[in-house]
Amino acid sequence: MAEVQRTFAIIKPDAVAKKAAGAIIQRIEENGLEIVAMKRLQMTEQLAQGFYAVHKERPFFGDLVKFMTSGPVVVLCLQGENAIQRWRDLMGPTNSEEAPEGTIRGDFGTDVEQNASHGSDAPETAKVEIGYFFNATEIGVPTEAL
Ligand code: 3AN
Repeated sequence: MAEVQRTFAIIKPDAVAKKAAGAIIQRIEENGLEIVAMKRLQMTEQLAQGFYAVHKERPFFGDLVKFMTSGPVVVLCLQGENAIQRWRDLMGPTNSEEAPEGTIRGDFGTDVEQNASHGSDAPETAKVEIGYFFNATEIGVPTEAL
């Protein structure tokens, strides 16, 4: 049996603004990923800068923070076997212009910045990202237990 993992997902401001959050959540459920926690929130500049701190030297950092704070997002903790890769497969490649039809970024995103969704890239980053947005009460069991 494959490893049960948790991953962190964001439905970004572009997708929330175009009322695609429901469709994206439906794809998550239809794919068999369990939604362990979920909430809608407005990211502050400080929250977005902290979340994307690994990119702070990149030329697109300022624009990325501006975009991520431009409207409400939906953040989720997802769980399932191979959840990290399965969620990344559902999203498709980072650049929505290159993402195939049928993927979330292909169907709901616009370009490399406005790409509808985020997903953790590894178990270590998933743990940090889940903890950045959810407390122990919200996710039920300590993430360390997984
Ligand atoms: P992913 O989210 O697919 O793991 P990363 O970690 O390379 O992609 O990039 C994080 C976020 O930064 C992306 N989701 C995208 O919104 C933004 N980004 C990445 N590359 C660019 C770029 N060249 N121009 C603008 N935004 C970018």
